[in-house]
Amino acid sequence: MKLVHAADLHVDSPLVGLERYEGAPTERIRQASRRALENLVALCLAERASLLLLAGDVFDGDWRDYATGLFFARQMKLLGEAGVEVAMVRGNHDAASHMSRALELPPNVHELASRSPETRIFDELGVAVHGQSFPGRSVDQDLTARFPLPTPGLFNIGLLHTSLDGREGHDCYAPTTSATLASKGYDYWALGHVHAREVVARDPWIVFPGNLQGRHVREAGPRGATLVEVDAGRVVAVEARTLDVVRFAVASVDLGAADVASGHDFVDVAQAGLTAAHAAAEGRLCVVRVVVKGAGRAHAALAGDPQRWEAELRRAANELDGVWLERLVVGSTLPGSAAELALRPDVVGQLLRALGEARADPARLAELFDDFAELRRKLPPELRERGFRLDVPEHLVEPLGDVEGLLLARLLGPGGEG
Ligand SMILES: [Mn+2]
Repeated sequence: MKLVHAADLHVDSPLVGLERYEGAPTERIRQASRRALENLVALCLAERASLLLLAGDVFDGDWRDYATGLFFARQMKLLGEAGVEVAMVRGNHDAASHMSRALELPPNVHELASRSPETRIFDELGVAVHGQSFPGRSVDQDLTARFPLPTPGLFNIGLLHTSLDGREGHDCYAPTTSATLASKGYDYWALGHVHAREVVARDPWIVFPGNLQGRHVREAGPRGATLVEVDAGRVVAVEARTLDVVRFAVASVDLGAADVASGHDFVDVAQAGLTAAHAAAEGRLCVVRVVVKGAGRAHAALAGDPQRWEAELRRAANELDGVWLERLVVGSTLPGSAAELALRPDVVGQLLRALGEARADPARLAELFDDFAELRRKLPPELRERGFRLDVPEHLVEPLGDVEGLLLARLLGPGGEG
């Protein structure tokens, strides 16, 4: 018997930040979550899977209209026609109380209750699925505390949306531990919420399949679902299957590693990174962020006119069929140590000393943090998802470093006082 385990489909997840540019392949990216769901259904059919497990966040949030629900229902019906059962729970993004619209799903789809844990027995498969949907967007207790004992003689699966005992970049939801899960005596824990693939344990199996399709560069690399093979009530194979249609990637360019003297040199070096990302995407549309690091002479040009070099790089990316430059991030510095420059008696030295103090002094950081209160309130949530965070004073340390690099480039670069 084969099972397919997926989570965090975020069907019709809205796009952020890609539409501003001429020629951006926004339509292909917008459709990616649907095409990936079609790939998931195709995998179930090709592998003759008996059961599809969906561990929450099938939807990104409340549907804008019924199109999202109709698309999902049609895909589930294709599975039903092939005799594939579907067991699903809701997560923090698609908690029932958060959705103002709903559609009846085909009879092969079994959504587990949110008020208390529910067990669904699939007699013909010899499988019991125990799980609980999120009743609301935030669940701060361990839902598994009330999960039932395993059903004797069946293959027991726990289906849960959870942050487990914490994973970087993921908010805390329905926390629990792998030891707690293991103590339940189930054979396989089908988890969701954490968007990175992870086999947490093998006895019993505790698995995050990761999300089905990356949504931005912080979700770089292959994405998909997990194929599980069960024989005589035992897991005999667990395999990650890649199902994404758009691939996100980050290409780093270290100005210190090569002799990158000018903006044009930089574009040449970065183009090699774009080509590598293109190859790794294996024919998928590849959306790449280029991040410049290290210390080098080209920094002055890049930091002095980042928009121009971003456009040059975008032009270079467009020469590769299927690569889209998401953004150029200039995080490099000028050659020469900051410590040396900080000793200068002039304005450059003063500036570096002041910025260095601000970064190191919690009281100064707290003052600056207060100055940013207004900005914090106005910050759109998408920016937070993209890694721009201002929740605590320590989050200012990194932007202060960027400020230093930018000011130095202006002061010491071409046209500066030198
Ligand atoms: Mn989630």
